[in-house]
Amino acid sequence: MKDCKTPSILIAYPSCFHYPVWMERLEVKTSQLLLASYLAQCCSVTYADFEVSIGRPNTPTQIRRYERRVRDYFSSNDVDILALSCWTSLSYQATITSARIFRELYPDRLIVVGGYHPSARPSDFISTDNLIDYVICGEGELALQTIAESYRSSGRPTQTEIVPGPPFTARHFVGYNWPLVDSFIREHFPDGLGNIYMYLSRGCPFGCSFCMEPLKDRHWRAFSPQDAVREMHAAVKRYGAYAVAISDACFGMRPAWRREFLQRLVASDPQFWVVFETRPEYVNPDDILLLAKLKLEIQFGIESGSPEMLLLMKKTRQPEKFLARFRDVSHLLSDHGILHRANMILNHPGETRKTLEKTFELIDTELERRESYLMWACHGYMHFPGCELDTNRKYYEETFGSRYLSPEWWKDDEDQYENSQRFVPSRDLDGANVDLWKRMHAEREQRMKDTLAPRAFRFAANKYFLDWRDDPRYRQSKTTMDVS
Ligand code: B12
Ligand code: SF4
Repeated sequence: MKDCKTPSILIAYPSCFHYPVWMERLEVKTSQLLLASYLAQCCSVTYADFEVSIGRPNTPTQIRRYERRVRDYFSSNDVDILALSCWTSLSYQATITSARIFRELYPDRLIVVGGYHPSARPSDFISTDNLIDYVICGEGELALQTIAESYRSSGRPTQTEIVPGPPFTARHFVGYNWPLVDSFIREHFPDGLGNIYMYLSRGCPFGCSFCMEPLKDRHWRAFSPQDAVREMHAAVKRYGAYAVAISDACFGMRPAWRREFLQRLVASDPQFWVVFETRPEYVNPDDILLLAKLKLEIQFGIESGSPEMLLLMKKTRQPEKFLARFRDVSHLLSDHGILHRANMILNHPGETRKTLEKTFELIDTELERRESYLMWACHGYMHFPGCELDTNRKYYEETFGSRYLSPEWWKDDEDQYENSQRFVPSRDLDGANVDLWKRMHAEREQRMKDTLAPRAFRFAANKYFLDWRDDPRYRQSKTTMDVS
C-alpha cells in the first residue's frame, strides 16, 4: 500500500434520531473500527461515535442540542474527509443532519457515506445541492481508500457519485487497530467493555428475503483460525471484557475452518463468554463436544416453524430438513448443557393464522422437553429497505395483501422502532389479527420458563427476559451466573 499519511479522515457514526434510548446497551461499532483499521494504513484516521458521545435525540430540543454538539465537534476536528456510517436506516436523519453541519463549516471538503442504508437506497443521498460527494454501496474499505488517495488531486466531484464498493477479500484483512479507539473507549466506557462484538469472517451465501446481507459480497472470507483466536484474546485482555459476541453474518460456514478455530479456541482456555449466531447446518456433533468446553451461547436464525414460510423467506430450499436438523442439534446442545436461542420472525409478509399455528406447533413440541437449554426469542417483522421483501414489495402486496404502513419510516419524525413494525402481513392477519402472534406467544410464556434447566432459566432472566426475575423460581435459584 502507498505510504501517504494524508489526507485526514474522520470515520463517524452519526447516531439515530427518534429511536428510543431505552432500547439497548450501546456497543462499540466494530464494523466502523475495521474500516478505520484498514484506512489507517494510508491515512490519518479519527474515529467518532455520536450515538455514544452525544446520545440518540428524540425531540426537537434534543435534536437542536445534538446539532450544537456536532457543530462543536466538527469545528475542533478539521479533517479533509468526513466518512459517515449510515449503518442502519435508523441513522438516516442523523447522517443527513451531520453532513449538513459539516458542509456549512467546510464547503470544500469531501463527504462520503456508506453502510447498509446507502447500499439499499443510494438515491436517498442525492440532493440538488450535492450535499454528499460519494455514496458507497457495499463494503467500504477499498472504495474509500481510492477516494482518499485521489482527494488531493481531484477535490470534490461536481455532483454526487454512487460508487459500488469492491469486495474486500481475505488478502486485505487487517487486524483490529484498537489503539485507534483507546482514548474514545477510556472516555466513554470508563469501566472497560463488558461485551465486545467482533467480526471474524464476512459474507453469507444465502439470500433470505428479510436480510440485507446479499447487498454485500456473498463469498465467505475469514481471518485464519489462528488470527481469529488471537484477535479475540487481544481485545478481551485490552478492555477486561467478560464476553466476545462473534457477529459474523454466517459464522463457521466452512467445516474445516470451524473445526480448527474451535480446537484452537478451546486450547487457548478462554475465561470469557463466547456468543455467536449461526445456522443449524453449521453445528455438528463433533463441534458440540468442543463447544461444551466453552462458556457459550449460540443463537440460531430459525425464523419460522412453518415450512411454507421458510420457503417464502428463502431461508432454505428444504424446510423440513432444516427444522429437523435444528431439533436434533438443539437436543444435543441441551444434553451437553449448552445455552442456545432460536430467533423467530413472526408476521413476515405472507404470514397467516395457519403458518403461525405451524410455528407454535414447533415451539409447543420443544416446550414439552424438560431440562432444556433452548430459549425462544420471538420478534415481529421489522421492515428495512434493501432486502428482497422491499424490492419485491408489489408481489407481497398483490399475492398476500401485505400492507407496508410506514413505507419510508426512516424519513419520518416519529418513533422509528414502532414505525418499522407498522405492517400488515396478509389479508388473513389484518385488523385485530395483526397481533395474534403476541397473544399466542403470551399463552406460552409460563411453559417457556418451565422447560428450562435452572442455569438456562437464570441466564435467560438475566440477559433477555428481565421480568422473569420476579418469578419465584429466579429467587430460589442458587446458581450464580456471571452474565447480566
Ligand atoms: C452484527 C450485527 C449487529 C450487531 C452489531 C455489532 C457491532 N458492534 O458491530 C448488533 C447486535 C449490536 C446489531 C444491532 C442492530 N442491528 Co444489526 N446486524 C448485524 C449483522 C448480523 C452483521 C453485520 C456485519 O456483517 N458486519 C461486518 C462488517 C465488516 O460489515 P458492515 O457492518 O456491513 O460494514 C461494512 C459496510 O456496511 C460498509 N460501511 C459501513 N459503514 C460505513 C461508512 C462509510 C463511510 C463507508 C464508506 C462504508 C461503510 O463498510 C463496512 C466494512 O466493509 C447484520 C447483517 C445480518 N446478516 O443480519 C445486521 C444488520 C446490520 N442489523 C440490522 C438492524 C436493523 C439492527 C438493529 C436496528 C436491530 C434492533 N432491532 O435493534 C440494531 C441497531 C443498532 C444500532 N446501533 O443502531 C439490519 C440493518 C438494516 C438497515 N437497513 O437498517 C441488518 C442489515 C440486518 C438485517 N435486517 O438485514 N446488529
Ligand atoms: S439471515 Fe443469515 S443466513 Fe440469511 S442471508 Fe442473512 S446472514 Fe445469511
